[in-house]
Amino acid sequence: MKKLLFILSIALFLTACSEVLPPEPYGPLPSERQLAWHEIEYYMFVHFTVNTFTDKEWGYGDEKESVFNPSELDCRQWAKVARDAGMKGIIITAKHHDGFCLWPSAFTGHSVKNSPWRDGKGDVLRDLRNACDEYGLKMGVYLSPWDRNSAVYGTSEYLVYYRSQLNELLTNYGDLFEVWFDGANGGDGYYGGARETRTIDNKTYYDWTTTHKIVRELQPSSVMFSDAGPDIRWVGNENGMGSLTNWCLLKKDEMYPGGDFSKILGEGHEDGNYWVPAEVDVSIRRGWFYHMSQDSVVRTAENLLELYYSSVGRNCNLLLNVPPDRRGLLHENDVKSLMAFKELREKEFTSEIARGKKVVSSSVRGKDYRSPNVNDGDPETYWSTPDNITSASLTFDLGTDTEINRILLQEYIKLGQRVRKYAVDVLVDGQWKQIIEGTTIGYKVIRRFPVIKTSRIKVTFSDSKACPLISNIQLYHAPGD
Ligand code: FUL
Repeated sequence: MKKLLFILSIALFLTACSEVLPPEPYGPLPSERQLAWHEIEYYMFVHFTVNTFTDKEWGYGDEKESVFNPSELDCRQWAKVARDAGMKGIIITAKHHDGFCLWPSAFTGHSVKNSPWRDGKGDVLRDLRNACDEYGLKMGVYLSPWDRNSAVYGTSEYLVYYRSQLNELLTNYGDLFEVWFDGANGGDGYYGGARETRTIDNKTYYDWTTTHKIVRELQPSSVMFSDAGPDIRWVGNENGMGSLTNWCLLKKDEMYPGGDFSKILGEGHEDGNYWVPAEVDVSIRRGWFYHMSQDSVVRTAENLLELYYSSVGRNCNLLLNVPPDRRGLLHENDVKSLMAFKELREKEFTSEIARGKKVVSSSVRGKDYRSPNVNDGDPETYWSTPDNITSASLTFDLGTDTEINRILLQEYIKLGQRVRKYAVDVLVDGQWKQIIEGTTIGYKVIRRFPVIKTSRIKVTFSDSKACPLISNIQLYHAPGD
């Protein structure tokens, strides 16, 4: 009998221990720099160069430096607007396809130093750095690989030039949170007067591996963006549309910038072997650069809110382009929309309903992984199931019938993205009614549905690659339907 009791207590002890073991990581994981990037969520893109003054979207490369002459350039205004709009950073086109540099590069005369702006003594990058610091924003740079001005574009000499410029940007302007490598490549251009068409092989010409190493060495906390990562991927369209199924995973070795990969870029690869989450880049206007003719067609606050749901609401970050005008200021119409969007967004998420409410789970891993971890407001705690349970549900009891129309879900991505399928049901007149069906979650999804009155909400994770780890669930009643 004694022996039996002993064995039983050992078994109980072992069970208790195994219950509280943390889950093992599953699949590719985000790096520290990627985790920091996920949390930034919403930031500003600034397209500004000679095109602003020539009314073009793609400069040919033969624009005279003298055309660049903003009358009131003020990066502090950009930064203040970004900060007031709730954005966390600014990424600027240090050099677009036309090759004109917004900083006085030592490697070309085709820059601000030969423009009349501030008698050639100005440096937009320096001004932006100071403004970002003043307003507590992060800064990033876009350095177009395609250069329609450079005489040596298409040869290996150009790579030396490109990397020298990158070096200037990475060493002279403080910490950069993101370096943006655009995918548009080759074609006709000025090319130092040759005025011809130059084609390059996207897969081999740029030797990206070498360039990436420079960024890693000089700015280890910076993420690199391109169609194919290595850290952040393009979402595959410029309309602001994240994909409903969106894995942060990618077989990036099979991809290259400028390839035809739209669908893959939207959805990622479920079985991808690298963590490469998607960024939605979209403009507040029809063009990326400022055109006076578009002053009256700036996206409305309502439209920007749609973009927010189709980007941040679909496990993407939102990089919203707001192009400065010929004064060098963000236009009043754009600023008005941004501020109205901020107000609208805040109203959507004022009444958080689930926080601290009773929540029970169909299965629990152990004491550190209980269901109240999903609505305690702490992103570091999460609910989970035992290793062999990959389908489970959480049921919230709101106490009384309450109107809701939004749900926000987050996985604990530090240990991998897992959920393949989820659903939300509500109890109405004693019957469970499904209101949402979904596939992936990842860092964050926000789903909208028509207002429903209920006291019980059940979130079911019906398929997951490994035990689900859910760090946050929020419910809201946003204004309107
Ligand atoms: C594209 C470029 O060709 C556009 O001009 C713009 O910069 C956009 C963000 O990326 O590939």
